[in-house]
Amino acid sequence: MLTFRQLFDQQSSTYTYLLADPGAREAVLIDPVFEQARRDAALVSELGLKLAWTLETHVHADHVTGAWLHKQRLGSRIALSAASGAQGADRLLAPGDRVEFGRRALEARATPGHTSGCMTFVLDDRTMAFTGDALLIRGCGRTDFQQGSPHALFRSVCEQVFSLPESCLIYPAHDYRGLTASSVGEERMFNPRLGGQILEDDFAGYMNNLGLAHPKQMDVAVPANLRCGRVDSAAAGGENAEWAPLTYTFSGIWEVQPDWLEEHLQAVQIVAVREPEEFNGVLGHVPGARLIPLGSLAAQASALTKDRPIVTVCRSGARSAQASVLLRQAGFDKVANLAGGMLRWRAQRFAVEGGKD
Ligand SMILES: N[C@@H](CCC(=O)N[C@@H](CS)C(=O)NCC(=O)O)C(=O)O
Ligand SMILES: [Fe+2]
Repeated sequence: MLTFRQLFDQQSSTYTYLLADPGAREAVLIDPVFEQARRDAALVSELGLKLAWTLETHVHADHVTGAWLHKQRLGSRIALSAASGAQGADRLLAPGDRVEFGRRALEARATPGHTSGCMTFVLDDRTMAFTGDALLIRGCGRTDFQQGSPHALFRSVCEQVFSLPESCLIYPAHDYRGLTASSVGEERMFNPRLGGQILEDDFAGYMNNLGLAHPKQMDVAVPANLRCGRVDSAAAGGENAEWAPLTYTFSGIWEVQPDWLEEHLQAVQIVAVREPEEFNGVLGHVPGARLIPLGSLAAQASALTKDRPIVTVCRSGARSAQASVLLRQAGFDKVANLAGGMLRWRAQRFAVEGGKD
């Protein structure tokens, strides 16, 4: 049994992989991206998992890792290759090491060449390999920085990846065309750089003449990743400056819980986005709520103030989630949806204006 998700960061075209043992509820994230830490944490939480490890296939040059942020927020441990030269990991991996999550495990294989510290993580049953930038789908990582070497990369891929079963799926760290997965058999046959009958020297000639521009974020990303994505505490403190203990959902909505709202009714603007007959109907409304049906919200948003945070409310929390997105688009920063809407509010027996028991 395995829970598996492939996640994408559009900015850097990076894939992050979530793997978990659904029985033990333990998860690992391979190559998390700093800017996606909130999304990834929401998914881990919604699937009822505990993040045990974040793994890096290498010190990335094009984005900052989310490893340190996850360690701060979720208590996960950071693992990457000892050969990466990174500081601040909880575990430095050697070739052949196993990283366990519940009853499942990933085997770390050294696949240098794109960088000197690259690793490929192979699932215990050899059905999946996470190749980082060593082997991409019909491509491979460049070899012109971070101690890259086409000769090393050629041997890594041939010996450590192409030796896996033909059916073993390949999941890379990037794809720039939207391709999501391949297999060992497919890449051995069709990879234009490393497949077919190509020889090491042909490959080196190819790689030494790519003439690519350096990644845009390289000067920021490499030093940050050599610290496993640690940022100084002042920058990290931004989270605590929130106006309420908000939760972020995988669907991209900021939510506030009914018990917090009940204690802060005066501090916020409560916007009920249902229709008038519902607002005055059996469920009633949160005391002090102002009625602006969802259909009129865009037109009437200017009646709201930016001085006080806004909590949107509807029957179940669905229309009000949409309302919160709309208000953020209209320039309101402090907006959250009331989780569970009036149904949960009433189930928790909080005060209601109007309505019937
Ligand atoms: N335009 C991208 C460049 C990305 C890039 O160079 N990616 C590296 C991986 S870190 C690579 O090996 N790319 C392979 C290729 O483009 O052939 C950026 O600025 O981030
Ligand atoms: Fe890379």
